[in-house]
Amino acid sequence: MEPSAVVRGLVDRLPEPRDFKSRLHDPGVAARLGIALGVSFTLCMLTGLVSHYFQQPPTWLLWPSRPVNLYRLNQGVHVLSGLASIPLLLAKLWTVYPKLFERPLLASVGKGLEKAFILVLVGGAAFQLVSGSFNVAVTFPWGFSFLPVHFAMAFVVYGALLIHVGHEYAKVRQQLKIPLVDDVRTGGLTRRGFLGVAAGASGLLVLGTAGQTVPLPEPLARWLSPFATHLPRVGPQGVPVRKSAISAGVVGTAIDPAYRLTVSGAVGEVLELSLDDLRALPQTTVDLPITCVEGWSSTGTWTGVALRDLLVAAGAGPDSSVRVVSLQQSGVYSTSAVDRPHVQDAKTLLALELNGEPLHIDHGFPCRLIAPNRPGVLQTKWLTRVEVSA
Ligand SMILES: Nc1nc2c(c(=O)[nH]1)N[C@H]1C(S)=C(S)[C@@H](COP(=O)(O)O)O[C@H]1N2
Ligand SMILES: [Mo]
Repeated sequence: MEPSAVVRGLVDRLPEPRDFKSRLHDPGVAARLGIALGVSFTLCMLTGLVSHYFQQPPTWLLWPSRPVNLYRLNQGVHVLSGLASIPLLLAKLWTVYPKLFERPLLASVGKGLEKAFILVLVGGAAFQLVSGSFNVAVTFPWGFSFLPVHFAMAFVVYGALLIHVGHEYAKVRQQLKIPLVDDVRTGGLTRRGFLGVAAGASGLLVLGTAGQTVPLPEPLARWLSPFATHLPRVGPQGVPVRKSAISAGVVGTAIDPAYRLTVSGAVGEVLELSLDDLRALPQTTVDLPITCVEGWSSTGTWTGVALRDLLVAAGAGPDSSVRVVSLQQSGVYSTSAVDRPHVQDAKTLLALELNGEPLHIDHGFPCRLIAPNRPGVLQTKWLTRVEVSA
């Protein structure tokens, strides 16, 4: 047999769209799932951009330090809208996959490009949802750096999504005019029932994870959210830990009696403060959350020296900005910039205590930064230097 005949024989054995009998393979169902996905992906994209530029602000952008829980809300919406998208995307793919078998399989270059485009959209979306879920689970079974790849891919996926919406818009509007009413006597899942199952699966995934960021009393959070990787009240001193002192390699230096916090740079007087010196300064107590960019948040009661009080003591100017530096020798989270709005906020502390006890070493003993409305990655632990610039 000629090779072309073999290929034709194989193609003939593939099903055609009309072989898929279920009423759920339906453009009305696809249109409604498409709208839900458009909303969830838009929320995810917007909150993702906000989160990215919170972590790496361009020089002209100063984020406000209030409301205290704004970044927490943003990150909760980001992670939960991403998770909500997973069942919706699976349902949509299942609804439309018979279209893959339309004949001729590769009718024209145009049709071929259209299929390649859908592959980019679906593959990219799946990549974002899978890589994001692994990140939420704090598991990194891959060799690339999550942040730049997830960030770049977001533009590919959202760009493709916008083109797709433009292409399908008229068809979707048409579909919405046709009510989804099925004959229930034929048995099986109705189209509305199927949409209900997809929405229900999304809702369960959201509820099942929300307990890691929504402040709920403890037994309720645990009971409601089995998928939560970090429950807000679980960890030393009632707060989860992201990176331990051992893995950061700071145990020896953190408990060394020779520990000093240095305040230097654009100051009237360089300060070298021991832990006792820090405790002797006026203390402030605030309730503030740690909001890990991976999607969990936990509010603690922190006590320590307000950063702006410390700057006054060092004779720094009122418009100073600051860089804090950790005892941790390596890693991207060992230093962070504190911009003016956060420097001037009375709630920005160099914390010495958490929930009424000296900081646990895994929470940054002897001294850590805690500031309102700020990603967890910038709440630097085990501080050794405060560098002031005018
Ligand atoms: N020096 C240092 N500080 C750090 C980190 C780190 O790895 N090294 N991790 C950050 C991250 S990602 C988070 S979410 C918070 C978590 O603080 P916690 O462990 O006290 O909850 O600390 C931040 N501060
Ligand atoms: Mo984090």
